[in-house]
Amino acid sequence: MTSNKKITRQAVSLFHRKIKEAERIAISGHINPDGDCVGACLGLCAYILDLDPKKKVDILLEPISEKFRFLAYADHIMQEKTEEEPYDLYFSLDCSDKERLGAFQELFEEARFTICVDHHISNQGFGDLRFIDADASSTCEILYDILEEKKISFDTAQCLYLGIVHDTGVFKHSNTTRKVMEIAGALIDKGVRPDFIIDETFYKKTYIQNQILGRALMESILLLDGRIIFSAIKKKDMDFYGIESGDLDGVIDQLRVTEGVECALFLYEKTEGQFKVSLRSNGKVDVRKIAEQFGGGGHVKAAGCTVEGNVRDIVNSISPLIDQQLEQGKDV
Ligand SMILES: [Mn+2]
Repeated sequence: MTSNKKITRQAVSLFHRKIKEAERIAISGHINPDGDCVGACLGLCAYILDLDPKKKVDILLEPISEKFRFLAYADHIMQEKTEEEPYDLYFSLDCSDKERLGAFQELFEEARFTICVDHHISNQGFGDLRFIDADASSTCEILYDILEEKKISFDTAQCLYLGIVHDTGVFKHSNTTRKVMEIAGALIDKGVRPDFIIDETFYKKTYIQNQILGRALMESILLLDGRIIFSAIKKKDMDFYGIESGDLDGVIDQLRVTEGVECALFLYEKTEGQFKVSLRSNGKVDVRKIAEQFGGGGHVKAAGCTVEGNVRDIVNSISPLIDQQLEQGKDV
């Protein structure tokens, strides 16, 4: 356990006591599970089963990406409960509110005891026992704070490391603290191979994903003396390549690191005439403010919204707002 002022000793010992007492345990994370969510759910499952292999642990989660399937206990992930009776103990991990548990909200609510572990700033607090720390990089970081370091196996370590890698954008976002690096170091001591986790789950792309990335970059356009860059992928092109929105991960980040660019926009057509717009800032534009004007949201440097119209009209309505902020010349 590393020091975390938001986590009391009593809460931690209750966490461990509840695990000890429970026979049938369920773990859920948010809908559309990402690396931190998957790492937290599988890491906690491995930790509990390492302590006592006789316990029954169900991970109730939407199907996960193939690239996470090598993690231990990935085959414990299910979409239907196996128990008639309510679970003795139910964990909600990386989930900012109960609604984000999706189909599993009801099972969570009827469980005998519930524990919430999360790092989203919007989390208002739910569950019988709560570990909510918006300063933590990831739910996996908070879990590391709670779990007993000497009982963390290689399987658990690998999951926690993966969660931290994904939510820090490979140790790059502003949530990457000294403590994050120290935890990562401790997990490497458990046998985690950073090159393997980072390449396999973060950077690796299929051939088609690389092709679409190349195409998005080739067709990108600079505006406002090169301070804005945008690119767009139409529905018919996505259909042509046979890709889904998840195959476009990383396009916006590559656009953002173009020299001279302050703000990057990437649009893809969700349904005809409706575009998902991703925005990224290099520090002079608060893109959340812009996304909010179009009914979206996010963070200061990374935000998104869904907008109706054609590419030209959408870019023409967003770029003056970026220009306004650039004119003010303030750092966000
Ligand atoms: Mn997270």
